[in-house]
Amino acid sequence: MEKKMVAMVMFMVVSLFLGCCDAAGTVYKVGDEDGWSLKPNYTYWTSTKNFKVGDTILFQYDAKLHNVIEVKSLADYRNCNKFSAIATYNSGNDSILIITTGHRFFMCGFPGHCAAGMKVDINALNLANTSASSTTAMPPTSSPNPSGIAIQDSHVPAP
Ligand SMILES: [Cu+2]
Repeated sequence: MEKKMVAMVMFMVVSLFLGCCDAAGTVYKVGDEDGWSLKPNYTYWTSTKNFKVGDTILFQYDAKLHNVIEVKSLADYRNCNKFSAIATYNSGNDSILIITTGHRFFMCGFPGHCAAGMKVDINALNLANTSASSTTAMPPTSSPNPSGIAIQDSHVPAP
């Protein structure tokens, strides 16, 4: 039991470590060099990206001309319904960290902008590296260690 716990903790530590540096947040500036404006085609822009948990979505824009409103549902996104906003950003330089998988819907709240295409659907996938269990340093023939705290027993048992 204790051994299992140690193994689990070790696995989590290893996963965290690899997760940290492997996936160390890509920062995606929405619209790339055009930023958050009426110019880019954001459907195309998102199609060229692979968003994942840990990434940061950066909206850069003239705060006098635009803002960023996050809505919850696809329907609100499609209909440019900004009245169901779950968050509003208006600094002109807004970073949004992606902490879960799934869709995040953003639009500009200025009149007509969303309808003109100023909206973006960020769909984050879980691309974390789970093939981290390559720590097969010891053969699986090792018998149970009475001490139960030996590091070398902490690898995931082979099938
Ligand atoms: Cu706008």
